[in-house]
Amino acid sequence: MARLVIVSNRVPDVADSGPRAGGLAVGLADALVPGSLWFGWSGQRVAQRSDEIHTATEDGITYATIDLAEDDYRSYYLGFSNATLWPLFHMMPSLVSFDNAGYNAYRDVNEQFARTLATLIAPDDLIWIHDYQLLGLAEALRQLGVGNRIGFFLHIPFPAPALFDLLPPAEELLHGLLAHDVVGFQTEQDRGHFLGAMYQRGISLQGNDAWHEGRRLHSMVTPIGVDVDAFNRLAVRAVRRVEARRVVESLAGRALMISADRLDYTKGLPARFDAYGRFLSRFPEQLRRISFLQVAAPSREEVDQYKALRDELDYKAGAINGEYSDFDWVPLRYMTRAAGRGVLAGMFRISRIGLVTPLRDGMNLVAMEYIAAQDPLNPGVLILSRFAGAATLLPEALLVNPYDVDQMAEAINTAMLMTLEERQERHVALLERIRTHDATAYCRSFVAVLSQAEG
Ligand code: ADQ
Repeated sequence: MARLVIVSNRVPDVADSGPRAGGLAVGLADALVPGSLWFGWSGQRVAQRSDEIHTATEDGITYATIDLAEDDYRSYYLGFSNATLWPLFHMMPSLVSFDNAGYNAYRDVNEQFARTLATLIAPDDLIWIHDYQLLGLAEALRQLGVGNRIGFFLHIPFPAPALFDLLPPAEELLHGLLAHDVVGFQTEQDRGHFLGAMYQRGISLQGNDAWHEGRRLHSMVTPIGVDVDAFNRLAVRAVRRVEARRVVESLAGRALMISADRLDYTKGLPARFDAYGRFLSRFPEQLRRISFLQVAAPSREEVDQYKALRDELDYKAGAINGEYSDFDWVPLRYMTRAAGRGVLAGMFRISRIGLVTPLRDGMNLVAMEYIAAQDPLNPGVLILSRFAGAATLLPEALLVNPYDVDQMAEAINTAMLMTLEERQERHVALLERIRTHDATAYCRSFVAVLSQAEG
């Protein structure tokens, strides 16, 4: 079997003995068999660009990393990746900022990745590149003469063609993608947008394949998933721990509603807080019966929009608690720090409602983890944004429009009133769906298609 080489912007820190948090490491666990290589940025910043490669091995997997120059970190990572591509691909053009220096650094870093990676690969390796930070890597590898089979998976949405077109280097980026053999997307909508953008640029299409200069690029939909049993075990263990018992005690019989996200404007927190405020004002009979816990892990704090978001949420959280708190009841618990995976799993299991309302999301693993964590005898209710990729797989959740504050308030009330029987019925169906679309299915289907590519 060919060796699998995973490439992503960040590589998990092997020295960090904690659990591998975050979507990618968990989603790829099945593909990372002994012998595999994972290549990317170490997370370290250095003064000057350097091609020095650091390697470490754990469980037979080699982790090879390079450091990023401080300037590249600002222009490639915070700049073009996260201030241009991230908001644009989430279809929020008003938040996009673009400058040529950022794009040039993006190209340079993609070339640096190619140059360093090329020294590590053998002719038969399957190369699987991940996400929007590395749209130009395959093309840079081809320019170095790398003839391997190369696949790409986009974890975030692909924007509607008219929005993609707003990007000054739209044409170049799209051409860069043609250097792959396979590109994978989370949903049919993402693939449709991608093929639409290709079509508008005059690239010839045949079904789900694009043809360019005699090369075929195959596009596929393969949604990422979670390891359902592992997350469930984590949740079962966590509820026995003292932290979970303390939370249950502090609830004094009230229902817990939970949200957990990176603190990111795509995750829809301000409208979610408004919806909770609306719920408390429209359904006063529910006052004191619910406690909402928002766990928000700080993220990309050096990008301006993220600072503004934090201020807005501080204000909204204060307003809700100021208006509705009682001497012995705080309606909203708002934490701006990451929680351990185990703690989060336990909180999901003891909660009555999981509220997942991104304005736009590639997939959203929190929604799937919430389902995996439930007790089938007494499951909680998942309220899910229609604009998360996960909504296409999870129709038995209470689907909402994350811009519609009243609809979200009503969904919270519906979840509070839902009978045990209906909760169980929905849960059985949802559990089945996340088992079908789990992490193993994700990896295997992508790798199977990439292995069969002509190269
Ligand atoms: P993210 O935008 O990071 O991922 P998500 O899919 O929800 O979003 O994954 C986040 C991971 O981090 C989950 O495993 C979750 O448990 C964890 N997490 C979230 N908030 C946390 C908190 N406050 N404390 C601790 N852990 C927390 C991107 C795309 C998604 C896509 C994934 C994987 O934006 O749409 O689903 O990649 O493809």
